[in-house]
Amino acid sequence: MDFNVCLTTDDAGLLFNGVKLPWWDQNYDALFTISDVWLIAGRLFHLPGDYLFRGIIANAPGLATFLELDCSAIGDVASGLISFIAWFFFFIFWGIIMIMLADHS
Ligand SMILES: [Ca+2]
Repeated sequence: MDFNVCLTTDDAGLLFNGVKLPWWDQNYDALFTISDVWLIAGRLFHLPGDYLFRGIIANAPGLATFLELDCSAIGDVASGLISFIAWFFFFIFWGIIMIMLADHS
């Protein structure tokens, strides 16, 4: 399975005066500021949806065509909706595990 489609300069890192900027400098200003924290949080939030879309685009081109998915879908509203649902169930599942562990201690 290939999930390396639609990688952008955000993922590959960008050269700034000949130096590859670190991953935490998301807006390429060579500083770590609150803007970078917000951008990192957004990328983490979109992780499930983006991962699903990358998987479909790379491994099921027919399905990607049917769903009209292309690289512009990475990080968009549909990805955000899927990510919200994925994170919702992840935290529900995690909460159930924590409650079960608390009941047994
Ligand atoms: Ca920055």
